[in-house]
Amino acid sequence: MEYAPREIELKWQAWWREQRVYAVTHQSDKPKYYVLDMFPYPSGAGLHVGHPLGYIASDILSRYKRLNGFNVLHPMGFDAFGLPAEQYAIENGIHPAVSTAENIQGYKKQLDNLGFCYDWSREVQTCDPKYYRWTQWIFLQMFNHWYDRAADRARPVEALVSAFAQGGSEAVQAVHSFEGQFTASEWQGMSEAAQYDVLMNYRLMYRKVGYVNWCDALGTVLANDEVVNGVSERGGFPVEIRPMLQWSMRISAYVDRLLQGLEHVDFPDALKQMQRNWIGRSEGAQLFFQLEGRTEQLEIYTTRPDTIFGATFMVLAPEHDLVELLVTPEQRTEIDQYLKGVKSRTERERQIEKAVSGAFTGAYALHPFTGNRIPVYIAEYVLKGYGSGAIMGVPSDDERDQRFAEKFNLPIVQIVDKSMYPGAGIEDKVGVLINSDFLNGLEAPEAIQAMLNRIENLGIGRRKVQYKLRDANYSRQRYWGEPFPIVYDAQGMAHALPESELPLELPEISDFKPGGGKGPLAKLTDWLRTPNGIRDADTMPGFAGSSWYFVRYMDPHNDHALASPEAIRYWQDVDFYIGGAEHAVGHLLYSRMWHKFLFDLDIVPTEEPFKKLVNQGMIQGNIANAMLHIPTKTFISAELVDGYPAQELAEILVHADFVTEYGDLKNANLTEQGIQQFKSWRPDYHESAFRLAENSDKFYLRSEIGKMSKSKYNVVNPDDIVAQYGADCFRMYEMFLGPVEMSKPWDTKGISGVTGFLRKFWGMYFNDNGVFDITDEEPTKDELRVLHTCIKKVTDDIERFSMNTCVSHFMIATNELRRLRCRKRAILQQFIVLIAPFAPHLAEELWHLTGHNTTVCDALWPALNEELLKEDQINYPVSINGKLRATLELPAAATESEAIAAALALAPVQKWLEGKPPKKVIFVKGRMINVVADLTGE
Ligand code: ANZ
Repeated sequence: MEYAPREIELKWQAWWREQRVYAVTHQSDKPKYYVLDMFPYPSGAGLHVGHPLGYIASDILSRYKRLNGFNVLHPMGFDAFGLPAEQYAIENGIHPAVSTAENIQGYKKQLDNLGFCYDWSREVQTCDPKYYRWTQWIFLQMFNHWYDRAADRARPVEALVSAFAQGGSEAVQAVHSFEGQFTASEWQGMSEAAQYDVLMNYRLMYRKVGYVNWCDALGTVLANDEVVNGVSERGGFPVEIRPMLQWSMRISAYVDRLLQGLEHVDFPDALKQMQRNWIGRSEGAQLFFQLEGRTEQLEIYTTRPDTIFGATFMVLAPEHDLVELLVTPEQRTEIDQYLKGVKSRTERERQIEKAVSGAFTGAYALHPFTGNRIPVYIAEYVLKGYGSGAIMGVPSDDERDQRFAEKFNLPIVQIVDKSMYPGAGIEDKVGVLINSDFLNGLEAPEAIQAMLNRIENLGIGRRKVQYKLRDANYSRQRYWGEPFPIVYDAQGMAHALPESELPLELPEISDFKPGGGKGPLAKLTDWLRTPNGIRDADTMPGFAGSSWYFVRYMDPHNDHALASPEAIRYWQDVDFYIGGAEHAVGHLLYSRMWHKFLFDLDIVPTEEPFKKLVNQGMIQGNIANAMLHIPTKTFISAELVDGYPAQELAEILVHADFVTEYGDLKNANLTEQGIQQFKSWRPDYHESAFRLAENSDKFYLRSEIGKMSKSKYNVVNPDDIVAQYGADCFRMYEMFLGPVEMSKPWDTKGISGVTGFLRKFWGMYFNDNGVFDITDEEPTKDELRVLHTCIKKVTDDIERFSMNTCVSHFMIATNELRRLRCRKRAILQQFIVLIAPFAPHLAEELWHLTGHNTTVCDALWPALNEELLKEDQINYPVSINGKLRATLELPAAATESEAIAAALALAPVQKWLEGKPPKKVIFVKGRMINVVADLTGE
């Protein structure tokens, strides 16, 4: 029987579905294993060959674990709310609910085509009201909880209220944003509105006017991780800073636990480091400076209090509250002008900006130790949201301060002698303090401690730990998200909807485009108005639904809880999580925080949601630097298509797939003159970069490796590969390309090798007449050794998540078994199980042909017998003075003296030695024997 992959694959896919082969339950005596893929957002473009890389690897692992006796949870679902789905809907003029549902169908078809073992009965879609009811529920729990530092956990707001009533603000140690203090009786005397305001500063979900990343083109606010280099991550639109009243998520309450948790999870080091940097813990001091002629003080944050004698200027963030107060009439115009320029840039842009700029306010601060007057500036490089939004400028020991001082001609006083530390950089905390009064002679780290003690004693400052991580903005002025289960009363106070009113469903709406600074829901005045107040017109951010979906998979149809305690107790947490590295500081921080919150609520049993995480690499495509000739526009390269105005793009898109997979241009009508024009436009292209093809209507250009994406015209659809070679071949080939964690270019050149291998493997089970034919003969030692070598290598490699090397082991084993002409059941049946995780369809077919009528998924992973790996006989090469003269077969157990005696007895050796004793015999066990002798002929 010929190997006809598509026939087999479709047959078994249908059978798996009918038999519900992949459905699992938590009512099981087996140990659990939870394998999770980052669920995709269903974009209209569908899957390309890059997406399944991680899915294939995790599918192999899931199948392998099941064969090893685990009850494996391996679900899939869709991150269906949020910007990408909504942008797609807007661009294509389709309602997001419709386009999302369509796209999900497309994705599922593509995924099923690859034979993944998902338990689809557990599918979750974040836009499904049955799902987001619980997203809203978790939101309300956060709204109703505060963070108790003393207990180091979230606690209900009622507990906070009673603590305030008994002991005022001093009664709790909380993570909060309330400025000020109150006694128990002051609390009791407060109006409801005043109490509400206080509590808002303690809730884990809270309202505040904050400086937010406003993206006009997307019509919404974005979280910091959704802004990259000053533009929106989605679409690359400009982002500016604006003050707005918004929901915020107090992730800052969990920073320490987020940091500590990293010690206990098996994540890539680079990813852990990214999370640490993003959280950005720093230990320093809060210090107060007097302002000349004013009662207000200027609070600064510094990690180098020891450098205070080198402070020659102060800098405020341009948005700092004191700016308006401090600016003198003479400096007004300069300051206003500067402020105008600053508005257009985001926090990130300001952080990475190398050039310094600023303006003088006209005001002076007073040095707390010398009493010197210090000029106060504003400058972009000081950020409003960090520390206190103000710094002391120490140009001798801070690089940006140094550039600032040079630009504004401010004095630079050397205060740290680093001559003992050659090679130390300007910002390294080393050296001996000079020109620093009572600090003189101390090493920097000692000086820091001495200064901290001094300022605390003087009451002009104190130690402070500071984090870069900001609370996450939680409101989006968009349609396609979870509505807030909140109403605002006449005074604007937020009240939670009762649980019985959940889910608050997203209303139907035809005009879902954003704009005007308010979400589309703001137009639905009837929906907004309720007997108890006005609803919120914003929706939740994309990360809401994806922060807890892995818990829902444990019990996805539960209407009484986000998942039943029994299901959660059984499945516990994710054992293995795989997904893209781009989620390092967004999703992976938010979901870790939500999990810790759910842990505090005693809903989940573990602090961390994911035990182990692997980032798969990217499958890259060829980016053709191709050009297209349009009479009026001359040329455009494929990379530039993105930036083209829509009407012109339409013209270009006539040739939408003008670049083939290999980077050649299809049907482009180019002349020699055109080539010259292109060269003058892009002189960076070397002559060799292009050549006319033999076939004159084709034009080849240099291509490079880069991201696979629709906009680069280099997308390869897995369906096409599957149609041609089969899903099993695609799965194995994609693994064969290299380590899962590595990025690598897509290249079909090697795929024929994998098809060839699968045919050979298949062929082992059939006789010369093409009839399925395996025998019950006893296997030989050699056959057993091939089998057990493969069991050992494949088992070890799957455990190490090294799938590419597994494919090589199969290839080697197949060649050896063919050489041995092995058709024995005792060997071949085991090979079906070994290959089943990789090529499940082929395995299922062969498994049934060998007489089984239940799925190969329920077979047992072959047990390794190490004894069988040992070779009985070893063929030793025997050399004389390094030259090979004979071979000698010896039992593997032969000792050194036995081996030497046997070697010396060999006729060729005797002949060469001419009766003389050898000078020395070198024996390397299992490898070789070398006789060293004085030979007459040499
Ligand atoms: C004086 C000084 C002297 C500083 C020196 C550094 C070196 P990390 O480690 O990142 O926390 N800083 C404080 N608040 C700032 C803000 N809102 N925007 C920009 N910069 C700010 O760094 C803390 C240091 O960054 C602080 O210590 C402060 O500069 C600056 F030789 O104070 B330093």
